[in-house]
Order: sequence, then C-alpha cells, then structure tokens
Amino acid sequence: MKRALIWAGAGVLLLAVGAGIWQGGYLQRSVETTPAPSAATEDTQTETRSFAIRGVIEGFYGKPWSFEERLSMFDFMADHRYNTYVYAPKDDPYQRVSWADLYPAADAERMKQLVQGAENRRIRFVYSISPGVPAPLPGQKLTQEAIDRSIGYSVAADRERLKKKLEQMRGLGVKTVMLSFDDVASQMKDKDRGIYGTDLGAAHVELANLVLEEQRALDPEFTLWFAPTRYHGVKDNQYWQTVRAKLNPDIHVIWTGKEIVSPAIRSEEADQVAKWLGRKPLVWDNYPVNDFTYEIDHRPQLFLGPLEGRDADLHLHTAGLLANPMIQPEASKLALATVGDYLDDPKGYDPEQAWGESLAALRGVKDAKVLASMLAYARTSPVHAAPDARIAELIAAFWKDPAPASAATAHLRSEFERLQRLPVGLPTAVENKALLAEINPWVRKLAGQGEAGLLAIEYLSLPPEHAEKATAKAQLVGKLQKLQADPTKIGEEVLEFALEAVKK
Ligand code: LTM
Repeated sequence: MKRALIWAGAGVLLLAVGAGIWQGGYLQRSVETTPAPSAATEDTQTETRSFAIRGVIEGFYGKPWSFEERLSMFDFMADHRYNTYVYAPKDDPYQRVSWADLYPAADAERMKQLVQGAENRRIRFVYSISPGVPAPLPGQKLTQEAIDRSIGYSVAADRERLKKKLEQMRGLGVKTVMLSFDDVASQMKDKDRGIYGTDLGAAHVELANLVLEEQRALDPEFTLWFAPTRYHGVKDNQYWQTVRAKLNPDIHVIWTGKEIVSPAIRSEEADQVAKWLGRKPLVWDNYPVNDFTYEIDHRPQLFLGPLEGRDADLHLHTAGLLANPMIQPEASKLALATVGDYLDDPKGYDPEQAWGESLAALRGVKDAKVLASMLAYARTSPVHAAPDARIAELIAAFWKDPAPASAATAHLRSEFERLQRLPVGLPTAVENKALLAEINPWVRKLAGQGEAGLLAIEYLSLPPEHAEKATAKAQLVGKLQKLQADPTKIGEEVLEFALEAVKK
C-alpha cells in the first residue's frame, strides 16, 4: 500500500495510496554540450528527444542537504544531463515559516555560492518560497505563530516583505522563483477573507501575477513558477479553474501526477491536466522521495531502484520534470541517475539497463556486485510494488524442497550468508564513505534478517523430536523480536520467510 502526504485545506489526510571508469552513455553524453537552461532552450527542446526541463527538486520534509552535499549533487547532475535544480527544502525556515526574513549575511553568501555553483555547471537554480500557512504534519498542531507569520495575500505590507525577500534572492543571482503553495493550510487573514472569500486559488493567483509583474519590471529575465495547493489528480476543480482563467500564461504550474506519489504518470493524464491548467504541467515527480516513510509510515525506507512507469512521450505533453529525491543525497544518486537517463531520452529509456549503468557510475564503488546484493532488497517502492523476483524464487524453491541437503536449501542459505556479511563486505567494496553512512541502518537491518533467515533454515532442518529444536526456535523467535522492534524497513520478504518458518 502506497502512502503519501495529502494536504487538503487546513487538514492533512493520510492517503492510501566519477563516471571516468565507465565507458557507457553518460561519459559519452557528458562531452556533448549541455544546452543553456534558458526559456528559449525549453521551447526548442519540446519537439526533440529530451524533456525541456530536467530537474532535481530538493523538496522533501526532513533535514535539508548541506552546502557540500548540494555542490556534489550539482556535479552529479551535470554528468547526468540535468539542467535545473529547485531549492525547496520544507525544513529551511527562510523559505517557509520565516519566509519574510532575509537570509543573514553568512547564509546569503553561501546561497550566492550555490547559485553560482549551479550556473557554472549550466544548471538553472530555482528558489522556492512558500509564504502561506504551513499545513502541519500528522501529529503536529497548527500554531497561532505559524498563522501570524504567514502572508496576508492582499496586505500591502506583506506583499512588500515578499518583494524585499525576492530582491535579496535576485541579488544572490536567482533568476527563477517558484511560488509554492503546496501543503499550505486554507486559513486566510481577515482582509483576505473579505476579498477572496474562501477562494484560496484566487489569492494565490493574484499574488503570483503581481510578483511576476513586479520582478520582471526590475529584471526582464525573471521567470516565475507556481506550485498550486491542488497539485495532483486529473479532475477539474475550482482552484484549477482560477489558474487557467487568471494565472499569467508565462508561469509554469506544478503537477505530481494522478496521485501525490504516482506509481505511473501517463501522457493522456498530462493532456487532461493541461486543459484544466491552461498550459502543459511541470511534473514534480515524487520519486525517489522517502520523507513520508519517516513522517507517516514511521518505517524509514530507501528507494534505490530505477524510475519506472512514466510514459515514453511524456516530454511532449509536459513542460518538464523535477524529481524529488530522498533525504539521503548520496543514496538518491542511484535512482536519480536513472531519472537523468529517462529525462534525456524517454523513448530509449530502459529501467534495467539504466539501473545497471547507475551502479557502475556511482562514485567510489569498487565491487558493484556486493552493493547490488543489497540493492535488490531496496527496490520495492511506489513505482515498483513487487519484491525482487529472484529472491521470491529462491524462497519458493526452498519451500518446495526444504530438505537440509537440497540444492534449494543451499541456494537460499548462501543468499542469507551474503546478507549477513554485508556490514563487513560493503566497506571493502565501496569507498564512498557518505554513501556507506547513509545506507548503514538498512545494511544492518538486512544483515540481521540474513541471520534470521539462517536461523530459520537451521530450525527447519531439525526433526521435531530433536533435542536442539526448542532452543533453535527460541533463538529464532528472539532474533525476530529484535528485528521487529527496529522500524527500519528493507527486505521484508526475508522477515516474512523467517516468520513463516517459526510457525512450522
Ligand atoms: O509533492 C508536493 C508538491 N509536496 C509535498 C512534498 O514536499 C513531499 O516531499 C511529498 C512526499 O511526501 N509530498 C508532498 O505532498
């Protein structure tokens, strides 16, 4: 069951729902000239093979990436033919709760270096600002302070504060801003209610048009993007009616697909939504983002598999696509490399091939096979529901022939031994320390599950009357209890196998 954060008005509802070594495509492509990320480039590319806007949006809840992590990401993005980065970390107060506060000098200097760092790599830096009332996450409460700090959409002094903030950002080199109203509550200040009634869309659209007009008057190159409060689905609604009737046609509008976290994104859905928005949507693709596995599921998960389920001609039906990554920047690069491949050549995209290439291109991986043995267990995701087929087959074969000396038992045992060895084997196979640190909790969990799998095989191998049977069962049960107390989620199929064994 897939889950995502869905934000409806004031309420939050839970919805079920180094390339140097490698001689393949990236290296070849990285010597081609990357088109400058200008509006003109976007237009000419829509009829060619690639998405016009090929982006990463740092748009998740949780600890924002560091300055160094972002620069490293820009290098990676340039190697993988991305042309856009959107700065939208939900937990940077200066872009959300404290939107009106200017960045202090030291932070502003860093921001300037980031903008410059992106531009040096021919990546457009987009700054997102979200001045509405932040909708509380599950378990949080909407505070009066958050309401007080939020913008009065029609209030002249607040509009002026927004203008000043955007002037600071332009002073740091930002030329594109995204006015973000995703995950904002429907509360409006008294004056706004008098003007817009309950039509939140009207308040947002009027502000966006004003911002574009004001900032363009100061810098003709300024562009504005817009993340609406209604950002998923395919059905028309009042908010979208206002957008298509009133929002300046030069403004790109965000859409996450049929769902917030969409297993598939289809061209015909994009066409439908283009009709409702009065323009081709700019896809905010919530893959491989994993914030909801922390905030909602409370079972943190890594999504390390390739992008799947996006149509091969989606680039012709949308303005572009921005991938929202995981909280873990280094681990995100596995999926993001495949997204980069898809964005560059959606028609030629092959998820399996792209996944293999992403592994080969990952920095500091000496022995890809060892890492691959973990990845198979971290592929289950919103875009790939089924667990790894090879592992499912190994388990099925064992149940068919669980005799201690059978080939099926030997194969399953060696798979579990591989998992058990991961915490020792991976640091030798992978020199990328940042990646190792990020994936460590899942590696340990998987190793524990490998141990449980081995205990299960051992337990099952003993005949019922064997003197050691009860001890083996107690050991297995103890191990399973420990594993179940750890919320980290990976390789559930191994756990399920061991739980099944204990019933025998
Ligand atoms: O998707 C959008 C437009 N907004 C938020 C994201 O910030 C968040 O990362 C994702 C995934 O949880 N869901 C959202 O609703």
